[in-house]
Amino acid sequence: MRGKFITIEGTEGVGKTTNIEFIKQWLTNQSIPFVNTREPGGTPLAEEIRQLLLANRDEAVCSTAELLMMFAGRAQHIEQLIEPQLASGHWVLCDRFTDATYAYQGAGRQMGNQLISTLETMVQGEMRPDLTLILDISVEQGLERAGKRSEPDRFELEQTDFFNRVRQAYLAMANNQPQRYKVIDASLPLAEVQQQISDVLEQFMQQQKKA
Ligand code: T5A
Repeated sequence: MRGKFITIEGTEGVGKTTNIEFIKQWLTNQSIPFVNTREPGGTPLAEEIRQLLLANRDEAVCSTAELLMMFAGRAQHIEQLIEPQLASGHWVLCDRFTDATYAYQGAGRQMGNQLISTLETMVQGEMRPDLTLILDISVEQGLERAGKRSEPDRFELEQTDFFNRVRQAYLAMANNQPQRYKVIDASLPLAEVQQQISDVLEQFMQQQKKA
């Protein structure tokens, strides 16, 4: 049976990396075979593209170039890793996917959704995640957490308005498709965040058993 595709999204510093470790443990406890990956990145070539995308540089990066690099890496990632793994029955747990493009390039960079939707169809066909967890906290709290952890990358240097547009875009996706998107209040202490995640995963498993 084809594996399930789970993605984790949110603005900067919401705790994706921290909570992915929790989800990995949860899947292991359920004896579900899975791979954990990320975007941008996920294969050697796509990781090289990630470095190009995140590096701080003097040259301004054209939004269209940024968008196309996101999808170039994604095409490689899907063909080399995501599709073969799902086809072999493994679940794929991915730190960000195309929803990040809608949120960051579509809303943050104000490129709109039309071009992204065209590229999404070209690169993915009908393939979409089965479940998307959106970790949500205020932009200020997220940037504070991210700032404590490491030097800011090229995206983390953006202004608060940019991240507010990103956050609102994610919340709008959840509002439009509550079946697929589950919003997690990531402002709470970690144990409470993980309880919410665990509840969502349990519910998802129940739905799979019924399907
Ligand atoms: N991007 C990506 C696009 O523009 N378009 C796209 O299509 C795609 C795919 C890289 C960048 O690329 C952009 C978006 C990004 O700017 P990324 O590597 O996922 O994407 O970058 P970040 O969002 O910056 O992810 P990080 O890994 O840096 O942050 P996390 O994983 O969200 O946060 P994490 O787990 O490292 O936690 C941050 C800190 O908070 C603490 C942790 O211990 C850590 O110190 N923390 C908590 N503290 C208190 N309470 C809690 N509940 C906590 N949870 C975590």
